[in-house]
Amino acid sequence: MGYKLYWSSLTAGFVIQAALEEAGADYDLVEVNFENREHRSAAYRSMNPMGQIPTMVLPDGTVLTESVAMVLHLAETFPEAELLPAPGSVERARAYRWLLFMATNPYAGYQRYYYSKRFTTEIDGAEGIRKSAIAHINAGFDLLESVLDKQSYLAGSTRSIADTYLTMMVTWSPRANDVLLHRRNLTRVVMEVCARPVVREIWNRYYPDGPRFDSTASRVHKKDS
Ligand SMILES: N[C@@H](CCC(=O)N[C@@H](CS)C(=O)NCC(=O)O)C(=O)O
Repeated sequence: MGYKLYWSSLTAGFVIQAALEEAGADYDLVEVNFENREHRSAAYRSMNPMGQIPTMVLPDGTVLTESVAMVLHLAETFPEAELLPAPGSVERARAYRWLLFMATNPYAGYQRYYYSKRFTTEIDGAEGIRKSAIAHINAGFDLLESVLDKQSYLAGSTRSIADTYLTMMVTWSPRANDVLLHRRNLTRVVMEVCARPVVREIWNRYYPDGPRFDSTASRVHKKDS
C-alpha cells in the first residue's frame, strides 16, 4: 500500500501531490468535495480534526495533517528526490525557515481572507479582517521578494519544494497577477516552478478555471531589466 492524499482543487493538496510526484512515490488520490462541505463531515474530521485539506495517509495507515509536516516527511523519506537540500545543511535550514514562515503568515492570512467571518464576533467585522489579511499576505510577499534579491531560491542556491510552496501561495491571491507584477524575483521563481513537468502535469487538477497569472509580469520585468 502506498500513500493516500485527500485533495481538492485550489488547496495545498497541490504542493503535496507535486512532492509525491517528484519523489516517484506510489500514491492514490481521494477527492474531497469542497462544495458539499465533505471536509467538515464527521468522517473526514475523524482524520483531520480541523476539517481542512489536505490530509495524507502514510503507507502504514498513520494520518498526517499540516502541509509542511507532509512536505518534510516526504523529503526525509525520499532523499534521492532532493525535495530539500542536504540534511544538516544551511540551505536546508533556510528552506525550513521559509516553509514555516509561509505556513504561519501568508497561509494563515488566506484563512482570514477567505473565512473572515470565523475571525470576528462583530456583525460588520469581516470586511476589516479581509483588508488586514490581504495587507499581511502582501507584506509576507514583500519579505520573500527581498530574500530572493540576494539568493536564487528560498533555500539559497538550490531550488527546493519551498519554491513550489511559494508558487502555491501566490496562486491563491485574489490578484495573483498583481502579486507578480510588483515583484520581479517572485516572478522569476514562480515561472521556473510552473515550467517544471511535474507541476504542469498536475496544474489543471488544482486550477480547473485556468492559469492564475499570465505572462505579463515576466514580460514587464524582462523589459525593465
Ligand atoms: N495548516 C493547514 C491548513 C490547511 C487549510 O487551511 N486548508 C484549507 C484549504 S487550502 C481548507 O481546508 N480550508 C477549509 C476550511 O478551513 O474550512 C495545512 O497547512 O495543511
